[in-house]
Amino acid sequence: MKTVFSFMKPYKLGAIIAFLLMLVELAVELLLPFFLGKMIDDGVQNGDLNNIVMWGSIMIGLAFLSFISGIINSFYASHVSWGFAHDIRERLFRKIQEFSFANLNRFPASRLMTLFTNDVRQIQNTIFMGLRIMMKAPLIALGGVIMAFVVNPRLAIIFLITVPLLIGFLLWVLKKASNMFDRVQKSIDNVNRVMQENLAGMRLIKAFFRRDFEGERFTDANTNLRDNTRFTFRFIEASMPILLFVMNLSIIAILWFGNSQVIAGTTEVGDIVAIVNYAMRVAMAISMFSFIIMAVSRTKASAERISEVLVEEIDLLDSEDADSEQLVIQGKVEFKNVSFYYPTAKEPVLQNLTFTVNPGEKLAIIGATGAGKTSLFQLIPRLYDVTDGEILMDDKPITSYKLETLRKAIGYVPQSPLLFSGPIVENISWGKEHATEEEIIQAAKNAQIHDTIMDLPYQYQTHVGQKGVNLSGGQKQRISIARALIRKPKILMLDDSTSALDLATEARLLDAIQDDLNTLLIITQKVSTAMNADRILLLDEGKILTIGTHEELLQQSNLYQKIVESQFGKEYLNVH
Ligand code: M5T
Ligand code: MG
Repeated sequence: MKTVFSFMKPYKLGAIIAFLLMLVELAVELLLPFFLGKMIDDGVQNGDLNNIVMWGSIMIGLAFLSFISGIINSFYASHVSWGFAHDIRERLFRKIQEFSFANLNRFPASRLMTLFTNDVRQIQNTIFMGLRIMMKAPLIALGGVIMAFVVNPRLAIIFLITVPLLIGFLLWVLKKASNMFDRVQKSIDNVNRVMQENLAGMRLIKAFFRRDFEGERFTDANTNLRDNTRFTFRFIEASMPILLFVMNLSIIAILWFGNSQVIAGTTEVGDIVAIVNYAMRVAMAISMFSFIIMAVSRTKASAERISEVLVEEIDLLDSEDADSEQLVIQGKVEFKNVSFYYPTAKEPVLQNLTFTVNPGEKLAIIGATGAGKTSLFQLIPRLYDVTDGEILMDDKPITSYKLETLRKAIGYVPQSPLLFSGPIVENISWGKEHATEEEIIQAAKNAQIHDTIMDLPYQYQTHVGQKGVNLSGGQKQRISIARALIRKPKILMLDDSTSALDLATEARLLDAIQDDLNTLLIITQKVSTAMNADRILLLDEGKILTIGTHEELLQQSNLYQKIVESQFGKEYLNVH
């Protein structure tokens, strides 16, 4: 909670101004019935027109003052609440950007999305309503009772019976309602989750013809949300007539006792009008309580969810002795007895890996699916840190580099290419700040995607993603390769990034990128790709089976022979 509300600091002044203006509105609201009573007693009862005009003008003046205060108050209230929400979103975004994958595992994407939409808005609304009217309600209830006593203590006694009764009843309603709102919140999460999964998996759902199934899943979640919400709101609304009934009873009681007092000559009519007026205002204020405490309890939950993210410790940072001057010059990579567990896993995915890739060398990594190839890759730019052993770059531990330096030296093309929505040119230049047009085109040419781009309707300005063209898997792969190439990385890492390319295109691509870079690590399923590398590393169940040239592996490894046989046929093995 505190973490979140510390974001109010820059808006303290605005909040104070809004609060003071709200007090002006409050004062007017409490004074009006008082003056109304005066007008009736001194003016109307005595037929004194001047007196009526005087009290009338005072009341109009006050009403106008309250009106102006209200406008300025809402101006400040929105300034404060929107500013606050903006700052929180900004901070949340930066924090999540710093998250390591281990951090992200603890906060699923759907939950993070809800933070930005639901939770921030919840707090923002509460702040706005708080500065506008919420804080006013308890003050009106209290002030109304006090003013009633000022006007006529004998009649006001009735409040001492009804108000505590009402507050007790309200507390009971609230306790029930806040449990119900918990359920409503969970139903909202559910609807969001089903929706997100559907949007993300649209192709799959169509291809599997699971539309009806998914439709039912959505209907379930949606109906659940409707029922929970309806039940909660009905419950709260049912409490309103009860509140009003009690309040009306007290008004009748005031009129009843007031009447006999007027007849006895101990009370004036104006007092009765004023007190009835206060009774109504107190009733209104109390009926807002349920809404207020509900808003506050929902806000509390949201604030806690946000704080959890803000205070989450980032577990992958620059180490303290990281040398900001130290650069990657050659691009030599060395694994020393590296083992690795995923944070939640019990079994290691990689065990005791030791190998060296020399500057300028091309190393292919081949192995069955699930062997740990992608995991091995992720350790090099420190997307995860090794559990055991050490990775060296240019003979220095990778932890001795600044993360930024290390990652800038690496061009990483992940296994599933991701393009951002926007023009192609931005997707490529994303890899390097201030890339020139020549650099962009050169990178695209080397990635063998330039000609395809030139055939698109707006060439490099063609939008991809949601609002643009849909590219084929292989085209996406090559754009992500171009994005990595444009950095002129010391080490280029391709994770099965040429899987969708035909042999000829792939060969041209590997040829073209050769001049530019120093070291190439390439994960592949294809022997034809692997055999062009200087050496091949054969990974099996997280262990290195063997490492060497294509010929050496053919001699040494049964598994490799099997892989070659499955792709090239038996003949090939006989010839070699
Ligand atoms: C090896 C697990 C995965 C598998 C093993 C990337 C990733 C993998 N794993 C995780 O638990 N979390 C992760 O983020 O690790 O997986 P891999 O390294 O992805 O294998 P691969 O790249 O050799 O396989 P493939 O299919 O890409 O050729 O048990 O559950
Ligand atoms: Mg993989």
